[in-house]
Amino acid sequence: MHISVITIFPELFTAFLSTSLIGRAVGTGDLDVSVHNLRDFADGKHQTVDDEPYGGGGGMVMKAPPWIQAVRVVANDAPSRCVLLSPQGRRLTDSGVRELAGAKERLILLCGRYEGIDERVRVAVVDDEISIGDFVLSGGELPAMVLIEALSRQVPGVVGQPQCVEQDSFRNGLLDYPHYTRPQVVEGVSVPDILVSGDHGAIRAWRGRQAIRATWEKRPDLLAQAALTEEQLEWLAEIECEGPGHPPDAVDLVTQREDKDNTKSPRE
Ligand code: 4FN
Repeated sequence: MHISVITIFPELFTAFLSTSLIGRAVGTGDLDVSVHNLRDFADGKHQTVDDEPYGGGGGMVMKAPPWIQAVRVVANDAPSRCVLLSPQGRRLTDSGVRELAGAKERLILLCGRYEGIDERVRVAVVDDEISIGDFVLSGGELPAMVLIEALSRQVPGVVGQPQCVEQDSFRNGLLDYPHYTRPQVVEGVSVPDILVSGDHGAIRAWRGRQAIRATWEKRPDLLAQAALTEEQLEWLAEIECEGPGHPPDAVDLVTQREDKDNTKSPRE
């Protein structure tokens, strides 16, 4: 997968791209990320990339020509998909990440600063606008890193064992079961007996049930999206019967989904 980033702060990407998973993938060529300084595409002695907004109002706006020039040079006539990280974008989701990861073209990520980018850059070169969530940030660089990390996990060979990615998709949009490691007692709290029982069938079932329970308690909205197996639906029904503190509508959500479409594959 080929990704190019355009930013006025290329140094923000240095540690990110050289560390851990991403660093290894970049090293082996499974993932190739290049970072370009927008200023290199700006004219004049001062290579100015920002200016006052037409209509006033304070703050600065990123000028269009350096962006348009940068995208044309970086794309270099090869097929590419230009993605602007922006609060106006569609929210990034796991299925959106998979879709982007499947793209054959080079991804060109644009990271805005100041009050934002001249609207005509969108018109001229942007194919896609993506947001990582609804909060105020100072720039699109962290969102770009979030996207790169999520994408890199979909690239074959990036995540250590292929088993990990498969396990990810096996979880089917549910939250994780709780994890434990040594020591066996922490602050008076023991590891659940079943995890030290050596009964792998029972452990598998416990984990499956805990994942359903955690999702039902903390993110019932995810349950409505998940494609649950018969076994998981049974676990959910049992959990519902067990005790107080039900998030309302969790089973209803699943039942509705079942009525609608029970054949849908996860994360679609
Ligand atoms: N943010 C909001 C409304 C208006 C402005 C902002 C805001 C960085 C250049 C964009 C923010 C959040 C998620 C990029 C936020 C993202 C950005 C992102 C982002 C500087 C202009 C700006 C209503 C969402 C709170 C600043 C809401 N995902 N403007 O943050 O780039 O990708």
